[in-house]
Amino acid sequence: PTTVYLKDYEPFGYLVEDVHLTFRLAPNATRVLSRIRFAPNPATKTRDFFLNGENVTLISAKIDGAGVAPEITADGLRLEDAPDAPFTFEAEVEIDPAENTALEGLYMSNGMYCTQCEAEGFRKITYYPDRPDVMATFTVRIEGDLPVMLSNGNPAASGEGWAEWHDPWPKPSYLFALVAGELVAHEDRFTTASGRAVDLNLWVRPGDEHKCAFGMEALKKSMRWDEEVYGREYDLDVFNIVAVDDFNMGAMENKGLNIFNSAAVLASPETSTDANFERIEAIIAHEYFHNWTGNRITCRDWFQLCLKEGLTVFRDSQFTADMRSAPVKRISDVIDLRARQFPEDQGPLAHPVRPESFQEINNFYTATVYEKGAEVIGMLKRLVGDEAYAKALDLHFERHDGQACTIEDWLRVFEDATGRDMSQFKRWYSQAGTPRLSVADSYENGTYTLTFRQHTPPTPGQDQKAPQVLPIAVGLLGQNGEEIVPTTLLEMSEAEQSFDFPNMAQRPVPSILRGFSAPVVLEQCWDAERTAFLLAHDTDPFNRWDAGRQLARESLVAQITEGAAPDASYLDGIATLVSDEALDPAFRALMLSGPTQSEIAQILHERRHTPDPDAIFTSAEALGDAKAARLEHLLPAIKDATEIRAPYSPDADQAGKRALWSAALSLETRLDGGAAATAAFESADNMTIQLAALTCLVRAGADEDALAAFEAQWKDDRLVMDKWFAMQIAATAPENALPRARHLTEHPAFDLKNPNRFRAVIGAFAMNHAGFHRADGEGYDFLAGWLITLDAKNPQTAARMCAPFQSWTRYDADRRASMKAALERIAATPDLSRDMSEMVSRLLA
Ligand code: B3K
Ligand code: ZN
Repeated sequence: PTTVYLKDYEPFGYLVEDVHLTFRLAPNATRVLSRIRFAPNPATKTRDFFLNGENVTLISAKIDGAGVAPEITADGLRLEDAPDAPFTFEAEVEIDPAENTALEGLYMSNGMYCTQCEAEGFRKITYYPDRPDVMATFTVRIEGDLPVMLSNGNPAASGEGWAEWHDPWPKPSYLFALVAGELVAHEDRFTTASGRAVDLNLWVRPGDEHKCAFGMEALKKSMRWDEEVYGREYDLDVFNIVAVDDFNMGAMENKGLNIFNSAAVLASPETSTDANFERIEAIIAHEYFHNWTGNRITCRDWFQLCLKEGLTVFRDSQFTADMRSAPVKRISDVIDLRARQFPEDQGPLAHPVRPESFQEINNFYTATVYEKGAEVIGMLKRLVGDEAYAKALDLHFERHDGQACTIEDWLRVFEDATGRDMSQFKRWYSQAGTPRLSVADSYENGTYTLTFRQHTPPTPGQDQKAPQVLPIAVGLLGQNGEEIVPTTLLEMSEAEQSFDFPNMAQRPVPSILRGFSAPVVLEQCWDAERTAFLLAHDTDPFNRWDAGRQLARESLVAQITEGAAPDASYLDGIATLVSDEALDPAFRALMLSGPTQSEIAQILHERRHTPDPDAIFTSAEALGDAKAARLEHLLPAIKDATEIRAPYSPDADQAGKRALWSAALSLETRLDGGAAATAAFESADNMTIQLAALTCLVRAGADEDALAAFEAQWKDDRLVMDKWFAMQIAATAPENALPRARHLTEHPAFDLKNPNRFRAVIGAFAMNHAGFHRADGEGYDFLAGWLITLDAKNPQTAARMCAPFQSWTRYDADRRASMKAALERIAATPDLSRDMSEMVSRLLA
């Protein structure tokens, strides 16, 4: 496979003025007719007329009306003597959507035609310069015997068996979309700030109409929010969203025609959990926000992916913080970052936020590009301040509208808007790895001093790291818990740097990295007393939560390495917090959650202990039991105070109460063996409580009847059945995980071709930490076997699911050998996809 490098970027030799496409739909033989006006690109000297194309059969090609016979290769078409003046290229090709199991290009899902073109899927539809810096207006005609036929932009004309769409906004081919099938619309309307009336449609399969209302409200809120906060208005007469069952990821921001995995848009109280509702609201916002950050301003090349993704994730997290609780959103984002991005950044798959090479770009839609990319924007905003950030964003939209940009363009906007030099900050885009920040303090003659050291360990291909700019938010507390220095932003740019706080009458207690102001690992000398003090008194909700997390983590480490008992100061601390009714229930629920087993494995590894997955599981259980015993007398009051019996609403307030109630139920289950959970399961009238109760029963091993009842109730709802599959594997005792996962792959509803279902079974198995890491290595073999099978059909989803192997070097020699053998078995598979072979070779490097 060939490697593509950022440094080799060259613009395409031609500009595309406009594109006309005609689709004659047929499941196995769709004809695509294209008419494309090309003109020499004045910015380039070379004129190589190469159009990307894969899995397309060329029927005919013409230049200015005269037939031509281009050279055809496996990845495209080349014409040696293309004119050095404007010309029209026409082609007719045939494609086979029904056989397209990779779900990239034009494919079929439940009899419906749909597309996914990002990153390089348009080339599976027709021959085209399939790269984001080629932007053009598109007119699309769809011919077929289907009631609904949609494409980008505004509807232009339609008749019996055909429909035409025109998108006036120049766009790259990756934003092209087409949907055709038997669909029904949930309709609404939105008037933009400047008075444009926009028709909103959420298209679903008949039968799903009752799951649309929430998504539509989320869309309207997103549209309003982007006007109010970023001054960005919608720019077409219609905005269409379509729900599709077979989809490789969450959703896609195609211009005017967003396509969603049905799991990321369809919701009802009976079938969706509070977490589903929150995620749907965020994804709808994310895709909508792309209209400006991604579509109007796009990426010059795929190395610049974080330009649109980091910024759009940052924008959707701001939106969620505004719609719900900002501290709870921040804590949840950091939980996610530490669980998904940190392991990536600290293992063999580490890559910079802006990677410099790839074999398969789909492998770089990662937590690093997305979530660390968003953290980088958050740091920029913290460093320049809110006002300067707003000014820079205005300049970005004004200067770059209609362009395909780079990270250099983005940082120059900040330099021009603020006068700040961004050259050191730019390292956040080029250096991989999580910086480790250590801190020491001293107190002398009334001056309190914090001394920080930063150090980023080597990552593949980058041995040496230079110091980065770190915004460190710090607050100081007095010995009685009162705040004596409110949150202050320290700006660190050296490898080692000290900051003085003069005139301190007493030695303060520092609260460092408030709000998780930089994506680093903070290394403070462990001080159990100080941590318990912060848990009790910190005014920064993030650090208060993190203090609890640290106490839990240290308790687990001591239990595992020293045979210690669960830490009483941790248990006492959370007992005080969870019963404090002045605190947000959602926050209290987060306080009750412990670190993941995988996180503990990572910590043990860092401290030179070989992690034993079974010991980690056992200690986590012991800590859970100790927590239940310590909180036993408080649980009835906590549950009573949460009033989960109110008529269901997915709002943050109710969701927080249900989260706390469910956390209490889960502790109660440790004490009563499942009696309360059974009662809750039987009387639940919403999925949040029903699934929470079922999870408790699975954990308690008392799940047989409940699982059967749940299946009988929901067997016809694919999205609910995904939960049924996933949860019983992820939450069961480690020794049951593999037998259960194996058994469920034989269930009639297990479907390899549906990514949601595949992830629900195979992906959930890898989330059962000790179950996946069984000592006999069979868990690794099971995952490898299924990834090989899936790779032949759907390389993108298969390659993404290699992530559980990324920590393989941290375990004992036997497990390491088994994981290595599993990876080598994948690597040795004939005809492995480019996606998979790149992932496996990086994992084994
Ligand atoms: N931009 C798409 C992701 C495309 C993934 C291609 N492998 C969804 C999003 O980030 O909004
Ligand atoms: Zn995105």
